[in-house]
Amino acid sequence: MASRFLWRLALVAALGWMLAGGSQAQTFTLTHNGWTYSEDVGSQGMGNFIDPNSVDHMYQNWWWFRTNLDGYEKPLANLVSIMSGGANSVNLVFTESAGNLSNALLFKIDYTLTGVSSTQAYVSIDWSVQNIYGQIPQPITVDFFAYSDFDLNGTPGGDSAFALSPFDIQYSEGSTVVDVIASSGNLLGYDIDNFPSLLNLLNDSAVYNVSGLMPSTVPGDMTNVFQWRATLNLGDTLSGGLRKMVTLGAPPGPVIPEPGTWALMLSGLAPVALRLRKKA
Ligand SMILES: [Ca+2]
Ligand SMILES: [Ca+2]
Ligand SMILES: [Ca+2]
Repeated sequence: MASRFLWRLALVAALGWMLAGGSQAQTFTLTHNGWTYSEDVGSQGMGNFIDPNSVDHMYQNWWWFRTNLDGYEKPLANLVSIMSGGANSVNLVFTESAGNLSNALLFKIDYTLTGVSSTQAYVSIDWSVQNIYGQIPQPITVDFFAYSDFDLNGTPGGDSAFALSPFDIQYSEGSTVVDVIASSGNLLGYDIDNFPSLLNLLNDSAVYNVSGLMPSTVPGDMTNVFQWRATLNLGDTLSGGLRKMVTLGAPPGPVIPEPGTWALMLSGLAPVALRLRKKA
């Protein structure tokens, strides 16, 4: 009896393993110029952003979405492929359902790590979501969420975060600064809050849309989220970018990212972005 039970258990485990993508790796590690960026895609995007002094500044990078056919947000979960583009880049592909329509959406997420110097590095992420559902109902409205939890200087506590602009959330602790910069096209807005408030809003059975307002936060374990939205007919694509930049030894006060960082990030969308930046 016992052995039969164990055998069944083994079968269930094997099935779960196959459904989860078999032996396909769900982690990646990027290295460049002394810096390391890694994520476990199969485990909620738990990851690291490690500087040349071996200090880790990131806890989690997690992608979520929702469609007009869903009543709540869902994390990207169905990883189809993970392909290295060299030591410092990787390409991820997911297919996801919209409501009960399976394989309705194709997500592509490309990461590139650039170590600028011993005190600065950034990860540039180009993402896209395409409507690949060949039947009705059409179109499909997609909301895409980029959730970030940076823990500066290796500790969740002691961090502050604020919106330098509607698309640049800046974390800081001492002279360590992290910018999370979103592309502005189709961007609905952002939220910043102490862990786990934003994660709770994503990970419940209700619709969550970013408030775009700065809640009354106290320095501590800060998190942030960006949200984009578009209505897609078959074949249409919503795309954007996210740049995560770590700066060590920054002078006190807000750090305005180099113009090149903004220009690269917001190419094609620059007029709105630059106008907002000058006002800030
Ligand atoms: Ca900290
Ligand atoms: Ca929710
Ligand atoms: Ca944090």
